[in-house]
Amino acid sequence: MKSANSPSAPGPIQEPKHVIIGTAGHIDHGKSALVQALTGTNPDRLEEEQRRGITIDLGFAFLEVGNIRFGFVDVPGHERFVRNMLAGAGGIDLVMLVIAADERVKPQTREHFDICRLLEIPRGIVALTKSDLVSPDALDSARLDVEEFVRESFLEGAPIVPVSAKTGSGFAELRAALVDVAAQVPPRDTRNYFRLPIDRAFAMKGFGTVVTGTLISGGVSVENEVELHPGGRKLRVRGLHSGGRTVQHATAGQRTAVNLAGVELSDVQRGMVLTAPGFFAATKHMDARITLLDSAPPLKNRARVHFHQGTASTVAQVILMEGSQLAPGASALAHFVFQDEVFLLPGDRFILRRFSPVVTIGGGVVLQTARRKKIRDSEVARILDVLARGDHEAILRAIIESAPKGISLHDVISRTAWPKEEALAIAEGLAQKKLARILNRAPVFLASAARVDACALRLREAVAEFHKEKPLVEGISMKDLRARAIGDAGPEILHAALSQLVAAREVMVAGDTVKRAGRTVQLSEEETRIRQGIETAFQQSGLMTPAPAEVFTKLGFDRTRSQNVFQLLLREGVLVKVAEGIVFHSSVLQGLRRKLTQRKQENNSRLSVPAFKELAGVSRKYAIPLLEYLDRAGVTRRDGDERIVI
Ligand SMILES: Nc1nc2c(ncn2[C@@H]2O[C@H](COP(=O)(O)OP(=O)(O)O)[C@@H](O)[C@H]2O)c(=O)[nH]1
Ligand SMILES: [Mg+2]
Repeated sequence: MKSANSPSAPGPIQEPKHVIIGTAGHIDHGKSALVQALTGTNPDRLEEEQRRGITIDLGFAFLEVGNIRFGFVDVPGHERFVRNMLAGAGGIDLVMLVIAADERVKPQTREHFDICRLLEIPRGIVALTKSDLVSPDALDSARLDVEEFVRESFLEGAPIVPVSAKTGSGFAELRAALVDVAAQVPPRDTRNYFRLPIDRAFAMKGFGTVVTGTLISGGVSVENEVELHPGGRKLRVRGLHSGGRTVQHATAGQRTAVNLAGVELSDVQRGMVLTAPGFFAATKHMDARITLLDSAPPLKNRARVHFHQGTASTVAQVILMEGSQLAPGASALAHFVFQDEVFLLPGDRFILRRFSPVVTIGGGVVLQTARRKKIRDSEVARILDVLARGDHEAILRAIIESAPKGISLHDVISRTAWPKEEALAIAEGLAQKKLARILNRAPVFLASAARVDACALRLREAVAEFHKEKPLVEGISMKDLRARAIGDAGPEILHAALSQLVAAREVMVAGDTVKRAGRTVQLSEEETRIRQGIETAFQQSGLMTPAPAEVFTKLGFDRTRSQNVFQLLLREGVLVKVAEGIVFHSSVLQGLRRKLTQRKQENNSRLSVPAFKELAGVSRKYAIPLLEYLDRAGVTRRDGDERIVI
């Protein structure tokens, strides 16, 4: 597939190059006649269009010249149908601006041209139509007019070709000019995600629902799963049609019809978008950079406008990030709240039209599609500036730094639509520069290096603090440590920070406990005496073990300190808790185990509770908990009322 878009691919069997041309210009200037004369197809496909002789909706036609397959999108010129024109202007590679030699520049010539500039359509040509209606002198003067009109725009220096659909003059030149400009259309990046904004949906007998659109990014194959937005429904591609033929695969730059399985015609309409599944979603919120036309009135903060992107349109409220209004010709950052969900990705160009009267007033570029609580926020403004500058490494860095819990590569892709390999390569670059960390590989998870370091610092302090507070306790439990040190970080960052401290031999993890590396519990003189007192008391009592509280009272040391030392002995395993309130010295339990092993060796491994009581010399109160403990420890096994020494 790669060679499909490679202009330098050698050899006679070259994959065709697909180029989409959109018409633009005032009504009755001969756009549709020109497309028909070029392609042999009347783009005015609706009965009403043919009856009234005007274009109402988008029309489509194809032309093959050598290795190039042109897809034409013919738009209506009437001011009432600019909305339809906008649906067609998205995704075109080049514009054919149609200006009638007899009428020259008219209102929709200007409006369509403004729209092309706002959408940043990169290239095009001018067709000076109806050349048969004017004298050669008037034709020259019309050309000068047009040159003046396009000065300092993307069309400055573009071919201006006089043609007549009536006499056929100029068509050879027009075709040659189209081929020249088409050669400048760069190859599409085939790694990009599939995306097709829907401009038509209809039902076909025996096939079901079919949608059409300009395939603006990536590719799609028969049997692929695709996602329909808004809504995120997953659908199967049953069949594909492109350039007038059935195909198995369609790529960016092609007019494409998709036969969809699993959806009713009533569920699909113009403005919806088909995409690769699993990454993206439609939105009601967006941050953007907008620009007003010089000819527009000032735009007030919180004004309502008509918003057009791709084939979609909705009403939006524009919240300026700064100031109370935007002046004509000026640019600014703004937050948009849409009336209906629209599918947008960063970098998408859009058009704004005044709410009433409806005229084009400006446009802009999508920076991110995020909902926000606070709109006028200096931190957000800083990130938007980075997004607007478009440097991918800086963008990924800003995204990672503004994610307190870190972010998965999947979420980075959802927000940027970058190809996975590109996103990963940038992440690796940032990791090499020690600006980001790749915390996990499968799936890839990223975090800011500064946030991991800050978390490590908090962890170290929390461990130190804990040791200070509880010197007799070996270490802090994971749960307590998390509560103390996580801050606004997530589990991934916490885990990475802890691993980092372990690797640096600053802390040690033993089971569920974290302590300063190399730390041992240091007892004071008094604590050492308490320890000896408690140990002796339990050791000497043997299996007639005392209640801990009794021991503390008898010894007469400070109660809390005694408790702490007692806990330490339990943690060290010197004392063993058999049941609530029943604690034995470990050496005593070991003696009991020895007795039982001996019995087994004497082939007397079966014993009843009374027999056990006698063997151990304990009352029933201790016998049952002891037996249960021995069962748990795997020394004995219960068998009915009896025990078997294992
Ligand atoms: N004399 C002359 N008439 C033309 C030419 N091109 C288109 N027309 C006529 O101009 C009218 C409008 O053409 P159309 O293609 O529908 O214009 P559109 O609104 O820009 O699509 C029709 O009556 C056409 O026959 C041309 O080159 N010469
Ligand atoms: Mg027309």
